[in-house]
Amino acid sequence: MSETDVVDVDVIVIGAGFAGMYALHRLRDELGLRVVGVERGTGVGGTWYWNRYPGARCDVESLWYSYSFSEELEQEWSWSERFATQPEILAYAEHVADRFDLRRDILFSTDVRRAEFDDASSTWTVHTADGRTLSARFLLTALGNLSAAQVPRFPGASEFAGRTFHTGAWPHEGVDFTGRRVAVIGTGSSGIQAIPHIAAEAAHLFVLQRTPAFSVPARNRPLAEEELADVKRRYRELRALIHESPAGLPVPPSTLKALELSPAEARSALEERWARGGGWIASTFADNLLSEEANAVTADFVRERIRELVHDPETAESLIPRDYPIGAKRICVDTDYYATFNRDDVTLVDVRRTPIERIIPAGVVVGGREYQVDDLVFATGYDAFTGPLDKIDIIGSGGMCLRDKWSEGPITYLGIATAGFPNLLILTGPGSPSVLANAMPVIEQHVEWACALVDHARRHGLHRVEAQPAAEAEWTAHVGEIASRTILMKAASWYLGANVPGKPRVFVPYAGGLTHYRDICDGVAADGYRGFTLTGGEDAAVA
Ligand code: NA7
Repeated sequence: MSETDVVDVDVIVIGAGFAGMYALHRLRDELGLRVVGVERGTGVGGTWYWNRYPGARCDVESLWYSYSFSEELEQEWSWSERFATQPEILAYAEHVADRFDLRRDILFSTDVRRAEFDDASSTWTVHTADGRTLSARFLLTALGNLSAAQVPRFPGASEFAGRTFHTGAWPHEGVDFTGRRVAVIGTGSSGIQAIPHIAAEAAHLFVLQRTPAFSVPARNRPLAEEELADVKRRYRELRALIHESPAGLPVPPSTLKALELSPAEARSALEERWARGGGWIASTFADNLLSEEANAVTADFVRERIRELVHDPETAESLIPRDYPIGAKRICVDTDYYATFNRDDVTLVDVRRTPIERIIPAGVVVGGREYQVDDLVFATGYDAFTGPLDKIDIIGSGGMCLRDKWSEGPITYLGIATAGFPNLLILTGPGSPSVLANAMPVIEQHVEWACALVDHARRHGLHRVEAQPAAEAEWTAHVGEIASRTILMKAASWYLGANVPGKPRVFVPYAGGLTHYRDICDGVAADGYRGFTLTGGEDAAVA
């Protein structure tokens, strides 16, 4: 296709991560629609394409971090470790792209700059950075919630003489830190995974920590052949459990309540989860997210473990999170994170008490002290949820810009549609469970629901499908109300936009659980898409 071709299809899907790939497959291969995918990377995989930093792994167990829509795919793919590495997950994404022949309908290395809805024709026109124009009746965004890197603006940053990296845009060829003095800024999931690996190579590592994280050991291990075979035999049964789980995991939620147990009973439950490894510890008790007092039982247990793992008491105290409940920020899952601070060549620098003042050519200045480094690694996270959408000029009905509509925070109906932007479906969008449950079942639920809506429009000759203002106002209030009943509001987290200066403090994802959310969405569809205005005649085609 030349750069000036106008492509006219039924659906445009922006993004070729797991959501975009599945949407493309379902729309094209199951519904028979003409679809084009647009992807800024040179390959598929989304998050797993970009996040190639050392130690990058999924914090959901690999056996559950996979598509369930194809039994053949389930049977032919074998995960090698309990928590898969980034290269293995990327290989899985590439395998899916090959297996379902997705690449032929994806424009790679293509950045979408603008998407505009035309009221007269009820179509979207998408303009790409390289001058292409695409048009379609429906536009599906599958941008990922953590794909717009957040790099704080430190004075002097442009004068730094060494190399700089962001974990979410890591060089494909890898980075050799051997013999280098390195500073990592940020101790969220990405920093915590990368730090032990960088420390092992670097001459000296400075970890610049603003907020200590609660991190738990992954206890990663190779998957035994029998274990894999057993799961493959029981996949349907396990997928059914996932379907019934608010978190999208094949384990029923805990019924234990921290405050109803004796201290010894509570401790024993926590010890069992700590030994099991992974993020399970945060869900040991059913009231962990509902009561600060209950939450303190788990938080104090993890604080004690940090004191045991870190030899220097002062460093241990600096690494202990104190000012927010466990789980209010996403819990981190690590391998040897705390032990890394027992190395002589690793220094923890607390940038909460004395923030980073500026960057100089030779390093970083904190509290008047110069830390001389050769490399700076920004593990500073993302402008989550709305950041990826904000990068595109999305212009809806009557010339309204999505960025302007959402200037006080995102307003959506079911986290998938927004009034004034007909025929736009935002996969895993703001106001849907998105990052609060296992991404794969979250993605499958959203893609399947969105595709069913597109199919409904086609079958009924509808040319315009639009969320109603009253429905989105009610839904957005509901999302906030559910979060306000939890401890999730009690941390300055990216769930609330608190990591991006000037961003409205609104709790964005839906905290009511994936199962409940699915029921609501299914109910809306069963009621003829209640809350949507559907326009069109019986005989019109989709595009
Ligand atoms: P996170 O979890 O947002 O972590 C970013 C880290 O960077 C966090 O420790 C921040 O501290 C720190 N940060 C951000 N800005 C600054 C400034 N200006 N100064 C010092 N430190 C700063 O991003 P990740 O990439 O680690 O993880 C994102 C998700 O990906 C993760 O939850 C998983 O779902 C996968 P703060 O806490 O804001 O004080």
